[in-house]
Amino acid sequence: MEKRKDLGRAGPQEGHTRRGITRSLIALGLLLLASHAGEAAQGKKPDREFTLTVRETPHQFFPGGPTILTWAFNGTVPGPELRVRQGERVRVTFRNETNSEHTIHFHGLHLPNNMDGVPGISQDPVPPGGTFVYDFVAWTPGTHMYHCHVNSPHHVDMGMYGAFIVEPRDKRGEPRVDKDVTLMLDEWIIDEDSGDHATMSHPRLLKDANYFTINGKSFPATAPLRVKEGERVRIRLINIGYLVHSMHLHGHAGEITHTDGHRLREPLHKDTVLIGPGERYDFVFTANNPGTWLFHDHIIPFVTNDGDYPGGLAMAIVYEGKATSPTKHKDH
Ligand SMILES: [Cu+2]
Repeated sequence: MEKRKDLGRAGPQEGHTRRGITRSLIALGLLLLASHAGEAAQGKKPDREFTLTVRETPHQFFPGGPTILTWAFNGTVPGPELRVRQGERVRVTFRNETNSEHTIHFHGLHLPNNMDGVPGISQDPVPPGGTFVYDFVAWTPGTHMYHCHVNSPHHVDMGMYGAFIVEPRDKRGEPRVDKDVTLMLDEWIIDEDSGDHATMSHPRLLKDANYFTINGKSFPATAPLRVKEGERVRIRLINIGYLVHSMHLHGHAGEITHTDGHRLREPLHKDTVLIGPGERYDFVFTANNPGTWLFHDHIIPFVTNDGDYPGGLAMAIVYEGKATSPTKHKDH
């Protein structure tokens, strides 16, 4: 605003100055466009390089639970969280060491079409033993994810997913937090006898989902979220599964600050987050109520392990040094 006022007082030079400024702005625009294209062009050294290798990997949701064979990125379900800054050029080398075809799709990122990872639409699937290099500039800030897009119901159920976080260049309006955690929700269909879960090859089988995980683990084996009193905590909630969840935090109010990576103009005050398939919500709360608290799905069938309650989508928020044990019953 100040600059515009100054221009208004420019006097006889005004017309000339305005033309000059217009020309400079056009030149600057062209320069920015050129550098933008240059950043995306092949040849420039990437700012971030990752390798994701998918291999058959045994996985267990909780001690005593079934051990299943997954297709895991770098040996874990979910795969490693990839975190970059907006505008960085990213190179992800994908190695397929399974006996099936796969791709990687970067869900939520706006990429050139040939980097979108959809077989038969934007690329050929990567054959067993094959490698594909995903090379792009991460322009879309926020909480996103990556997953295989070959026969997605089956391959995502086999564990081929992870979080992809793009930190915005402009940090204004970003919540200031002491802790930043990502929770990926998923459901599984496990055959009780064989431990096989390769049966999820048809979306209609979703109704048979019998195990539910947060970051690959089911309650009581879900990792507790440890907080210190007074801390601000950002939970990046990602639903990689195909069911809807209603995650409720006991004892605290919080706010949704971002949906699908986009910052809300006004945060939405909530203690329950309804999250559909493919959605991401960033939920921020202040740890101001010491104790041990539950964070869980309020859709109770999903708080089970093959029908046994409690299990599945539940986890503890534990205050360091101020954790509590259940209150003993007293007769009054
Ligand atoms: Cu796949």
